[in-house]
Amino acid sequence: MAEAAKDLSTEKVTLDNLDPEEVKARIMAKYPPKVARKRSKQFVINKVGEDGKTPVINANVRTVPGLMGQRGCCYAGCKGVVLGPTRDIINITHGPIGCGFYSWLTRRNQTDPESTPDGHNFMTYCFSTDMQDEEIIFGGEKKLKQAIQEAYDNFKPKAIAVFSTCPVGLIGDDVHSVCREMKEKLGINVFGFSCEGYKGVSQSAGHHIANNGIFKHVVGLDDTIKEGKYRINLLGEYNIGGDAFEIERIFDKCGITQVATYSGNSSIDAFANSHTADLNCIMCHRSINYVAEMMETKFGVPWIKVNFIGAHATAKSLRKIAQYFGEQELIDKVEEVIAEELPEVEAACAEVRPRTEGKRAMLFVGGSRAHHYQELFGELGMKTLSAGYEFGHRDDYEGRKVLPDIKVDADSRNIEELTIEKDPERFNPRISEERKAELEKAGFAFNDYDGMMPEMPDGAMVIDDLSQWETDQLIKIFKPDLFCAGIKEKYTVQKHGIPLKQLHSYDYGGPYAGFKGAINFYHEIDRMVNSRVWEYMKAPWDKNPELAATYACD
Ligand code: CFM
Repeated sequence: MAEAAKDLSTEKVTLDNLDPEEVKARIMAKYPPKVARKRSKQFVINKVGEDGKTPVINANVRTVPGLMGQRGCCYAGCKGVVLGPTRDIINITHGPIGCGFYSWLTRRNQTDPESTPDGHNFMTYCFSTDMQDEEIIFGGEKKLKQAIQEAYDNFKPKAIAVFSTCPVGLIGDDVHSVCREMKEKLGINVFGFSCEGYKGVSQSAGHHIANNGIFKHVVGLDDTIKEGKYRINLLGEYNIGGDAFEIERIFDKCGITQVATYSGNSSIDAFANSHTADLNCIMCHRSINYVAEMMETKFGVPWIKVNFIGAHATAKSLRKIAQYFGEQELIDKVEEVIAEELPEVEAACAEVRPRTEGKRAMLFVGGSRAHHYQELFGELGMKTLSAGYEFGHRDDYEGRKVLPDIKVDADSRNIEELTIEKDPERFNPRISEERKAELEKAGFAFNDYDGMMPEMPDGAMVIDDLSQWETDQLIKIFKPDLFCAGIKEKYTVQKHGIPLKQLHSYDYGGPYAGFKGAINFYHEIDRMVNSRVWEYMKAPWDKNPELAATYACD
């Protein structure tokens, strides 16, 4: 009780009369000094300099043991995030059944299989080697071979991928040699990932490993240049709640051809052919920038950052793509589509905005959405008091300009950096140096991402790898109108009487991307911040502190 008495919730305060530095100091005061020192560097009060320079934030470092964080594991980032949404690769989890089961159909990444005989969709199945004690002791390679054979015999897929879980690394199974052997035997593409859960400080390591694997084993296998004008890839869009479908709809309308999406609504054939596109558009920079970099080095495909979360961000991204191609026909078409789509969005926004204006949100999600969704809240007139990533790196916060200053620590060194060279035959710079310089002079940014912090107001609290204690305190101190995070946080936050919007799975909603998605989001947020049902719920012990019970047998 002595601890509880010191709880910051006893004081009712709002942001407007609080100094964020003071709030930070009070939250940190609870931690032992060593922990407080570490967390202080990850809990930063924003201040944007004239040149877009922000304070340094410590990110992509180990979570302090004992602190309840939001992060996932390396296996989750590789198998669940990057490769999971590809429908026609059989993804076998090599490990205990729990790893496969709990990463099965939990991410709401949708797909639309082709109605051709080889238009497989394996996402509805959960494949695992179901490792037992016997394999842990005597090795699991034999069982893995059997599993690959069985999957092949039953489904005849185009490709099989194997994902290593923690015990695989610990006992030393060589998944790569098993994959090579089975590839030869079966005559299909079989490849493995050393993405053991512990191999990194978060799922971010798994993204990198997935990018490397897909680039090594799949990209570039099919050189056919398929039909279509303005051929692009959309990178880092995973079709959660149908986002990619809405973006595809807009691209189709504009006459932009999507060669591949990494990896929402994707197929292995599209990956194999993706190096033939003329531009890579990166939506989620954190999870997929490695593929874009490698594709540019090897094949000459340039990349730009885009964002389709927010109606105005969508319009801006479409204009950026049109400007890159520079053809009047596309520029006009894009303007026509924007002019056609925006009025409906703006009308929806205008209707909702009087009820959402000035409401205060907090967002703690992954490695890109905590930034992107601030666009939509801005459109609703809402204020983001505090935001942070679970596993973003410094460049996701401060912008890619800080890349040379990021210290490579032992945990990052653990992850392979592929050495990529220009492909002697297939490298083809998509635009000339002169044209590139001309575009850059006009303010067009290639290979760049400004990060979250330069776009946030001064005084906002930017917090990396938020802990449960900090969540509780932020909520008690600020009583925000909305908290955005994931399923692990949802119910504890709602017990404080604050609505929580899941920005990972979208609860049961979506799409929220593009124009139609923005409308969905406005309505959803209006409903959530204006029907604060959770506030009315009182726990039985709050209403009546003395509970009495009897045994049923009495
Ligand atoms: Fe990229 Fe993602 Fe995200 Fe991410 Fe994720 Fe996700 Fe996310 Mo959950 S790839 S970093 S690892 S945008 S699963 S679709 S919502 S944490 S902010």
